[in-house]
Formats: sequence, C-alpha cells, structure tokens
Amino acid sequence: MEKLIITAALTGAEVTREHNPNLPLTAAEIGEAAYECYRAGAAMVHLHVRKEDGSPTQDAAYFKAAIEQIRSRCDIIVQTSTGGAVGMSAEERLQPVYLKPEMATLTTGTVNFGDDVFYNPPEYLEKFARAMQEQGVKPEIEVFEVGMINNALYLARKGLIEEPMHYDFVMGVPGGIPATLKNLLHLAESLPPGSTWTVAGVGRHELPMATAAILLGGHVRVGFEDNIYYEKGVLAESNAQLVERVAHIARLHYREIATPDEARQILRLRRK
Ligand code: KMH
Ligand code: ZN
Repeated sequence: MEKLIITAALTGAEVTREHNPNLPLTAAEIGEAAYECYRAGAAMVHLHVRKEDGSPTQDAAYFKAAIEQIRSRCDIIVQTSTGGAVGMSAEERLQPVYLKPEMATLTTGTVNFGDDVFYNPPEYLEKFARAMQEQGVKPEIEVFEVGMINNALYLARKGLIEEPMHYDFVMGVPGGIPATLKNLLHLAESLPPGSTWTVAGVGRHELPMATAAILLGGHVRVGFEDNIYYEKGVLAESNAQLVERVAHIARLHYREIATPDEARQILRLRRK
C-alpha cells in the first residue's frame, strides 16, 4: 500500500470557540497548529481562515498571512478551501486560488448542508476547474454524494482537470452521504483506476472512517473542521491530537505515514 497521507482540516468555516476553545483562528494560531500537525504526521493542511471577529472569509490577504505563518515553520502541503462558507459567491470563494497554493478544493455538486444548501451548480464547477487549471493548482474533488464523482469525470473529459484525480469523501454531513462502510466501499470502487482518495468522516464518524481508509489503502482527513471531540463528551485538545491518534492506528496496522514530499509524489504535485 501507498504510505498514508494525513490531512489536517484545522479550522473550517462553521466551528467556533464556543464549540471548542482550542480552535485555531488567527494566522499565527493556524501556523502553529499546522506545525504541530506536521510534527504529529500530517502531510497536508486543508485551510480556511477567519476575520478578527472569528467569522469565515475567503479574502486572499487572510490566506496569505496564514500561509506565511505555516511556511515559516514547515513544508506541509497547503490546500486552500474554495468551499468557504455557505452563501458566499463563486468569486468570493475563488480568491485564494489566485495565490497559487499547491492544492485547492473543488466540490462537484450541490448538497444540503444541515439547514443550509452548499451551492455548486454546473456553472460554478467549470469556473472553479478552469481557474485552478489556469493557476496550476491541483484540485481535490470534494465528494458529498456519489454523483459528484461523475461530475468530476465530466470535467476531466472536457479537459478542465487532469487525471488521475484526487478525491475527498466527506461522509456524515447532515444532507450528504451517510458515513457507513458500505457507502465508503461504494465510493472507493466508483473511482477510475489510478485515482487517489481520502476520507473525512464528520463528528463521531471520523474515527471509524479513518480506520477503514487506513485498511483499504485510502488516505485520511481529520481535524476540527470535521470533528471537535477526542471521544464521546471529551473535546479534543488540539488538531494534532487527532492527527497523532490516526498516525498511531496506521502504525499499528503497519501502514507507514507519508511526509509532505512523499505525499507530493503520491499526488503528483509539482512542488512550488
Ligand atoms: N464550509 C463548507 C460549506 C471546502 O472547504 O471545500 C464547505 C467546505 C468545503 O468546507
Ligand atoms: Zn473545508
């Protein structure tokens, strides 16, 4: 099996300090959290940023500040969000792509998202894929429902994304695909050969989906964006604590952990 790529989704757009007081919010806190996750075995961070009042923003200046803080500490892969927060416009969401990060997310379909709608119509998909192609940014396809795989393949057939693609199965969002082993297998088996995938199980589904991915040869995403608990009723102390546990489970199963450069090779990233 390939070495395991662990992605840390440090901050997200929805979680607040009221949910978990250890949530990193400022550029310096994000930089420090990324470094701790890197030390614990993460090869990549999935990045969202916040304004001074803690609200989510896609403003490139905030991303630039956070990326500088990360870069001054380690060479972890930075993957910026283009999902942002529900209700943001396409232009707003696309801003960090123009900083030319190594990767950015691309959600290939609309999905209910709790009481909201995460809006990704066909027009957005082409616009986002085109912008990433022009900027030389590799997309990570965010899959909240199985049909989103076909939408990504359609973009590849149109020449807007290079294959093989890398996917993130986001499982257990209220409104999206439930986080079951059967669904995870179905998603993984729906990908063309040569694709790579990771799984982000939401809330209590984080650990079982991560463990399954380790055994199946997939990769893993953990972090406060997806889950704020270490165990039932016990808040996680840090993102790194969640990364450390996944790395430990992987080692128990003789699955080695990828460094950022090994992850770059697995994902065929051109180092910037
Ligand atoms: N915050 C969610 C609405 C992404 O980063 O690409 C979307 C999201 C996905 O977090
Ligand atoms: Zn995100």
